[in-house]
Amino acid sequence: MLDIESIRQQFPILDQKVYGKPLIYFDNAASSQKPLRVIDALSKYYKEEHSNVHRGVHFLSQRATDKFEAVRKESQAFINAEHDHEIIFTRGVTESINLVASSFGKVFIEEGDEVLISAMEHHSNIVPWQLMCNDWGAVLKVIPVNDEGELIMEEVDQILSGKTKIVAVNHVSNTLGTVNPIEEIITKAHKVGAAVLIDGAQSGPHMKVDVQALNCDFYCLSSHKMYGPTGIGVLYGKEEWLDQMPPYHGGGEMIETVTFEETTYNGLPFKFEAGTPNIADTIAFGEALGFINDLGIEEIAHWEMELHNYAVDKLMDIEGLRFVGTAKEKASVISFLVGDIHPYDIGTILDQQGVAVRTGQHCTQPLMDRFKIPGTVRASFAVYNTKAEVDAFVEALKKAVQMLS
Ligand code: 7TS
Repeated sequence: MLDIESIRQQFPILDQKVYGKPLIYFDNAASSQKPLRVIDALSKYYKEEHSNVHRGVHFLSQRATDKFEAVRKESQAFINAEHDHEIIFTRGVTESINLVASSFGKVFIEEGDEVLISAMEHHSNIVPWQLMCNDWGAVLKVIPVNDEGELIMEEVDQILSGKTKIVAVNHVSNTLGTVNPIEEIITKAHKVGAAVLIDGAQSGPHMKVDVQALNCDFYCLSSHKMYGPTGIGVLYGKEEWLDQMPPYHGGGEMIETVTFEETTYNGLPFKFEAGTPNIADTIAFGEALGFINDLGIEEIAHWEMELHNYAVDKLMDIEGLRFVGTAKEKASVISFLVGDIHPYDIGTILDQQGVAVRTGQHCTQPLMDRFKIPGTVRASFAVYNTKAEVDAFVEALKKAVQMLS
């Protein structure tokens, strides 16, 4: 059993009032808060450890390099990648997907090829593929979603063909909380020779991921949703793909030799890491991984689902409330609407009572169009949330509904 009160004490930001009310932070799917060990690691790095990495023979540079590279190994272990050079540091999921779409596209996509995504993708797993399709004359195909917010898997067999070169889907939907059957998608895609990218923005903080067991080709994580700093993320790619893909950005670090006539590239992972990397945030991300590992990701998920089920039970009592996303397999994200009240209005009144939820389209406009709604109110939990906070949120929501009806 996790000791939630002592966990909360590690998050100084939670101990504050907004508009005179205790802060209740239920916007964790957008970004989670940071424990002291992450904040302290950042501060220590700049106070005592800063130097550029991979370049100097001097003490500080070597120590910074060791700490930076240690996080690559910790990331490798976190998702059970086979090799540490299959871990590419990026700014986050958005940059990881752009990297793959751009670089994979240059070698593997030709006119008439197809890219398959789903109807519940975040814009960052839609637009990079549209850009890629525009570049090479490829066609974007979409797996539809049923009324419960689950992928219609029968359609996958219809859409997949020898033309499909890559399939890119999220592991967990940020808007609906649906946990997608990615094992099945990966198996089906591989049968037609397509690569598979999994957007793990919403799974990384909540579930054990084993990229070798999954056998996915690419997997993306964002540190800031995993108790770590902003501006750093991980792209996992199988060596066999990354080796064949050209660099995304050019500059220092990613080269082996440079002349004006010709440049040869560094090996993995550096081929994809041009320029001075985000050293401080990477090192602090290592602390965030340590925080998750020390608590145990299964324990975290268990507590979050307990909060989820507790909240769903309470919310069901509110007249006119309907959930958007009622999949059988769900993570701790709750999207809902009440009557015909606009989600922004609910969000504003909740905010005035100290409750931070997200309202709107959640960067999934096509999904909102699919459900013919302008957006939702979304509450999403992290390990530091409590049942007392859920109670206060439900009371605040009742008040909001009363005012707006
Ligand atoms: N994919 C999914 C499934 C996401 O939830 C997000 C961010 C991203 C990609 C992009 O990640 P980034 O770290 O590169 O920004 N999702 C949200 C959200 O739900 N509300 O704010 C950001």
